Order: sequence, then structure tokens, then C-alpha cells
Amino acid sequence: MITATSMPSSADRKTFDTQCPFCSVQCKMEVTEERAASGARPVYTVVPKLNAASEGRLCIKGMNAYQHALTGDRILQPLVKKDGHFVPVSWEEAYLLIKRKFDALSDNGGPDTLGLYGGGSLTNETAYLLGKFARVALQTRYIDYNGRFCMSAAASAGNKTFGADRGLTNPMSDIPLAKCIILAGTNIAECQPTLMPYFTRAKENGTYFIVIDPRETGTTAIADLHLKVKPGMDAALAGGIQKVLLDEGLIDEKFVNERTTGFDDVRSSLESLDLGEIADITGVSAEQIRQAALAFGKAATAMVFTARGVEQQTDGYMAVRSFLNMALMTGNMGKPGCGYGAVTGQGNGQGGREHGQKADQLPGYRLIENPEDRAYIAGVWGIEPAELPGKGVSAYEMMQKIHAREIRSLFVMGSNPIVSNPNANFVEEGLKKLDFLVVADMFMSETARLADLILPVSAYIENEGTMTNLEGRVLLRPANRPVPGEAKHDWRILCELAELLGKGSFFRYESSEDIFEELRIASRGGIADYYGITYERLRKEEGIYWPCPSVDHPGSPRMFEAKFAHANGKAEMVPVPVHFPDERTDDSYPLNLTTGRVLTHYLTGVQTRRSHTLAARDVESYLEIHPVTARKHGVREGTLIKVASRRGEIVVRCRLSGAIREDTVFVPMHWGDTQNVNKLTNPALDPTCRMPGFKVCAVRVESLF
Ligand SMILES: Nc1nc2c(c(=O)[nH]1)N[C@H]1C(S)=C(S)[C@@H](COP(=O)(O)OP(=O)(O)OC[C@H]3O[C@@H](n4cnc5c(=O)[nH]c(N)nc54)[C@H](O)[C@@H]3O)O[C@H]1N2
Ligand SMILES: Nc1nc2c(c(=O)[nH]1)N[C@H]1C(S)=C(S)[C@@H](COP(=O)(O)OP(=O)(O)OC[C@H]3O[C@@H](n4cnc5c(=O)[nH]c(N)nc54)[C@H](O)[C@@H]3O)O[C@H]1N2
Ligand code: SF4
Ligand SMILES: [Mo]
Repeated sequence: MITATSMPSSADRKTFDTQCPFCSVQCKMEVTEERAASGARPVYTVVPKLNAASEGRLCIKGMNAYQHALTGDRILQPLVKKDGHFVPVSWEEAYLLIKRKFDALSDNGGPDTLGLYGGGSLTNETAYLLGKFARVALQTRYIDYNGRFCMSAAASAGNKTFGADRGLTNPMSDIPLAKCIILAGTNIAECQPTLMPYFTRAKENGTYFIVIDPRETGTTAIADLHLKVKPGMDAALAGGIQKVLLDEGLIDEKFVNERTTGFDDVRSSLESLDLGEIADITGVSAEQIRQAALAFGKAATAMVFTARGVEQQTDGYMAVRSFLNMALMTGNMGKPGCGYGAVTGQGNGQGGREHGQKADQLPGYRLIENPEDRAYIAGVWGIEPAELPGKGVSAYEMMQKIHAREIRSLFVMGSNPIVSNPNANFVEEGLKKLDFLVVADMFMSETARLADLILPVSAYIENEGTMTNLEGRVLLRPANRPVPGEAKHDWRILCELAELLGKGSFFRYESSEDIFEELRIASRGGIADYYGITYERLRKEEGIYWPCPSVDHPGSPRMFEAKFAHANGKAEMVPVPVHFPDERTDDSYPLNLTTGRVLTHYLTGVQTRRSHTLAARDVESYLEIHPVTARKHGVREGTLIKVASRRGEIVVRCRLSGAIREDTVFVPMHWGDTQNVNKLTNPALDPTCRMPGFKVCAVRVESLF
């Protein structure tokens, strides 16, 4: 028990205000570090802080996020690989090595031999600077980031349909106002747990929930109707639902006529569908499809949410467009209790896709191939438009170029690509061929292990900056904990390197706020307009929704109330064909593998596997399989089994569960090496957004004993 006399003095007690480093909710919290006596081991206490998104909740990952950052094995000095071992070097030596390698490669093969690879956990300021660093300091076209695997399908669908991509078109307070909600390929209970109460509140109000997932999850538990779809068949299923909407006269003709284009083509493509065939190919009965359509079509207000289950498919872009057609043809947009949400994944998954770390993009959601956008950004950066490189290629296509030795050096900031890319064996082979791999990270990730040089960076709790959460709400993450060892902020590394590369005059910033001031101007007039947002406002107002075009603008919680963002003010509908996954099962690979997440771990697990509390809950990977299927393939509960695809194999623990379809197995993505599920996945890409089909490939399972 703590008594008054044993209470540590204030000198031994420090409090850090911060935001959870993990998912897109960006819950705020306070971490307190106390020492009973000087030199004693610190004890940490974490309390949630009231904030609009999580309403003061934290999930188990947030509660334990201090562990990896404060007590884990952080990298504290630059490390260079010599004879296969890492040895510490000074920053000066590290930077000189980078300059020497970059100059040599660029002199011989041109700047496009250099690639940059960013991430959705970087702050807006760093994401912005990384894009500028690629185009101005290195002058390479090759930059992309891990969000390609995350938000690219929903982002391109939102841009094409509405003219703007902001994850949620409406504030979360609208959720309990919806009479019907479709949750398609989203497991909010495990992936954005602190948002679940918005949905349970809706349930208490009588909202009818339709959840689409091949498995039963914490989220399907809320369903009135669970459509246990065959993996990869969401577009067909959504088409079937729309066919019934049409047949039953549940179309909002007024909304369709006044606010959309393209419905006639959608109508004729739906007319040609046969509900019996749709039921066959999707694995969902015609009766259930009808039930879903009637509930959705008759509801006075309705919302649709999609996440990676629908989007990480080789037709991810079109599958999302089909769900958007559904919301639009029933007039469920731009009103309280109506709208669409692409449930964004990473902490800055929204901001990370707006400010120019994507191959085809410039800040403010501008396009690198649009002459006006090029001229504007060149003006902000003080260069000639002709000096801006053209568009590069998507993340996995960069890996292909690395394999082909076109890209000879890679600078990774905020990602662990060897675990998160599809076809991981191929990716690893490629990274080993690089002349020079630099990884900026806090930890020795699986990718960092392969690096020639590792640069130690600050963690969330030390690094001030803005993050834009899944609602499009820009938040200022404060940071008052000193940076440990010799680690540096990502943005500072980019500025110091630019100086050495002779481009320092374009990168003179003393704080993240300085960078944000430039970002405001660079985004001004763009789709994601941050011009009206300042650090001063963020300190006072807690968070501001973009677009926010002027400092006296309140921000935009609900979008598209009067018009959509296209020049004609209308949303664009498009017919969506039935699509089958790129890889189908056969006698050798008879099961569909789908992949995803568990509550306790985050992405490739570099951070959460270093938290003792989280690691203890889920210590290894596993395969979820139906007991009937397990019996048929001779694998037993609790044993280690081999899972093989055409590209590789892994060994995981077998977990029997009646919750999953009999033709499907599930493996989470949080482990590397022999448990890296991406050794199995198919690298075929969506033709529009270049998203890999992470959610379906064909595998077989084998007992090891
Ligand atoms: N605990 C935890 N939370 C996270 C993360 C994490 O790693 N761990 N990561 C964050 C990030 S970056 C992201 S992108 C989000 C991801 O959030 P989600 O997209 O919600 O997570 P997933 O588990 O990848 O997939 C969601 C569901 O899709 C289902 N599914 C699989 N195949 C299909 C299909 O073909 N159709 C349909 N309809 N469903 C299918 C899976 O069974 C799964 O339950 O989560 C964020 N939050
Ligand atoms: N099979 C399969 N594969 C998938 C998915 C799937 O559902 N199934 N999901 C995909 C999705 S949605 C995503 S988002 C990707 C994510 O894939 P990754 O980008 O590989 O994800 P992380 O594990 O978050 O890796 C982030 C790395 O950056 C480091 N880091 C964290 N914060 C910072 C920072 O501020 N600065 C720097 N420099 N480093 C930092 C971490 O320590 C970690 O090593 O994986 C994709 N891969
Ligand atoms: S993981 Fe997401 S829901 Fe959980 S505390 Fe962190 S930000 Fe909040
Ligand atoms: Mo993601």
C-alpha cells in the first residue's frame, strides 16, 4: 500500500501527455513514471484522457504501449553492419556513409536508383517531409509507403466516387442515429476497440446490424444478420443486395437524380444478375441476401462501413465502389445517421495518405501528374515545376524493381516491409540484393536486421507532431519525454541529411510546428485542406476536422451535406462486375487462407511483441480452422502444423473453431520469420489502386507429426 510517507516526491514523479501509437482512433492518455528512490526501477501508471473520439477509453494495447517504448530494447545509437555484425557509429559517420552511397548510386545510375519507403505511423509533418525529401533532396520518383497495403482501395474509391477521400464522411456521434448499419470486412471490436461503444449504443437504440465476414468475431457478435461470405466475394454479395433493392423499389430516385451520375448503367448491370447464382458464388443464401436488402433499404437512416476484409482484394477498389453505390442509391449520404466509413487502420493512416509520401501524390492530396498541382507545390518549395520528378510505383512494385536491380538503395522510415509485403520470400531476396539498405526505426525489426545502416528514432511519447485520426480529425500529439540515447526525431534526420546532400536551404525547420506551418500552405486549396489549422488552435480546440480552409473555419465534421467534392457537385456511381479472387483453390491447395488481426498485437508485431503484457496473451501465431476441415486434413488442436502455398510455407499452432467457414482458414499477420503469413500470400495487385489481395490465397495444411 502506498502511504503518505512512502509516496515519491514530485521530483521522482514525471507525467507525460501523449496519444496511443497504435490504431487510427488515436486515444489520448497520460503516462506517469514514478521511482520510490533515486536509481530504483520506475513504475508506470497509464490513465486514459478524455477526448472526443474514444470518450476517455483505452484498450489493452494503449494501456500497455509504454512497455515497448520505455522498457523495451530500443536502438539508441546509429548502427552500421560490418562483417555481418552491427557496430555503433556516430551520426556524423552514419550520414557520411549515406552521402557516399547515395552520391555514387545517383552519379552512376541516376536518382531513380534511390527509393524511399514510409509509413502511416509517421506524423503528418514527417510524412510531408519524406515526400519533399524524395522529390527535392534526392530527386527520385520512387517513394511509396505501407498505407498502399492499407487504405489504397478505399482511398481511390472515395476519390473517384465522392471527389474526396476522408475515412468517415460523418462524425462518430452519427453512429447511434443510424437505423441500419452494414459492417463489411471490419473487426472493430478487436481493431478499434474503443469505438465499439458507439455501436453498442446504436444497438441499444434498436439499430439493425448486418455484419459481413467469413468468420465469427467480436464484431459479428453484435450482428442481427451475419453474412458469412466466401473470402473475396464481397462485390458479388453487395451486387446481390442491390439487385433486391432495385426489384423491391427501395431506390431513393430523388437523391439519385439530384446528387449522382451513372445510376442508369448500374441499374442495367444489376438487372442482369441472378440471385441464385450470387448465392452460389458468395456462399450466402438468397434468403439472407433478401433479408439484408430489405433491412437496409427500408431503414430511414443507414450507414455502411468497410475495412480491409473488403479492400485487401484484387478487386478491392471496385468492391468498395459497390458498397458506395449501395449507400448512394438509397440516399444514405450527407445526413445525420447516414454515411460511409472506410475504417482507417494506422495511427496516422489518414494523414499519411494526404501529404505526399505516395508515389503519385503531392501534399494536400494533390496529384504529381497534374500540371497545376505541380506548379503550386513547386512554388511552395521554391523550385521549378520541371524539377519535380514524375510518378513512381506502388510499394510492392518497388520491391519488384529492387529485385530487378533498378532500385539499388532503399531508405525505410516507419515500416517493416519484409513482414508486411505479400510474397515475403521474394521481398527478402530483393532486399538482400540492395547495394544499400537504411532503416530508421526504434527497434531491430526483421527488416532492420537486413540493413546496412540503422538510424535510431524517437518514439511517439518523445515526438511531438500532428496525427489525423480515422474521422479526419487533426490532433496535436504533445511530447515532453526526452529522447533517449542518441535517437533523433525522423524529421530532424531528414533535415540533417538534406543539409549534407547540399539541399539544406529547403529544409530549415527548428520544430515540427515549423514544418506544419509549411504543410498548411502546401495543402491550401487542395482536397485535404489544412490551411485553417494551427498548433495554437489544436492546443485549444483538441482537434479539427479537415477540410478547414481558413483560421476562422470551424472544420468539417460531416461531409457532402449539400454537394460532393467533384466539380459538378455530384457523386459518381459505376457498374461493378462480379470478380473472383486471383488465386483459386485446387487439389493441391484446397483451402482459402485469409489473414488479419488479433486484439493484442499490432501489425508486424515489432512493437507489441516487445510488450511483456501483450506478448504473454498471444505468444505465437496460429491457424484458425473448422473442426470438420481439420479432421479431413488430419490436423489436430494445439499441435504445430505446416501451412503451404505456391510461394512458401510457415509453421503455426492449430486452433480448431466452429466460428470460421469450412472452406477457409485464418492466420494473423503479427509474427515474422517462420510464422510470417506473408510468405504464403499472393502478390497479385488490384489494377486500379495496386492493393495486394492479402485476404485470399490458396493453401494446404499438413500435420508435422
Ligand atoms: N489489434 C489490432 N488493431 C489494429 C491493427 C492491428 O494490427 N491489431 N491494425 C490497424 C490497421 S493498420 C488496420 S488496416 C486495421 C484493420 O482493421 P480490419 O480491417 O478490421 O482488420 P482485419 O483483421 O485485417 O480484417 C477484418 C475482418 O475481415 C475479415 N475478412 C477476411 N476476408 C474477408 C473477405 O473476403 N470479406 C469480408 N467481408 N471480410 C473478410 C476477417 O475475418 C476480419 O475479421 O486495424 C487497425 N487496428
Ligand atoms: N497478410 C497481410 N499482410 C498485411 C496486412 C494484412 O491484413 N494481411 N495488412 C497490411 C496493412 S493494413 C498494413 S498498415 C501494413 C503495415 O505494415 P508495416 O508498415 O510493416 O507495419 P508495422 O509493424 O507498424 O511497422 C512499422 C515499423 O516502424 C516502426 N515505427 C513505429 N513508429 C515509428 C516512427 O514514428 N518512426 C519510425 N522511423 N519508425 C517507427 C516500428 O517499430 C516498426 O518496425 O501491413 C500490411 N500487410
Ligand atoms: S490501439 Fe487504438 S483503440 Fe486501442 S488505445 Fe490505441 S488508439 Fe485507442
Ligand atoms: Mo493498415
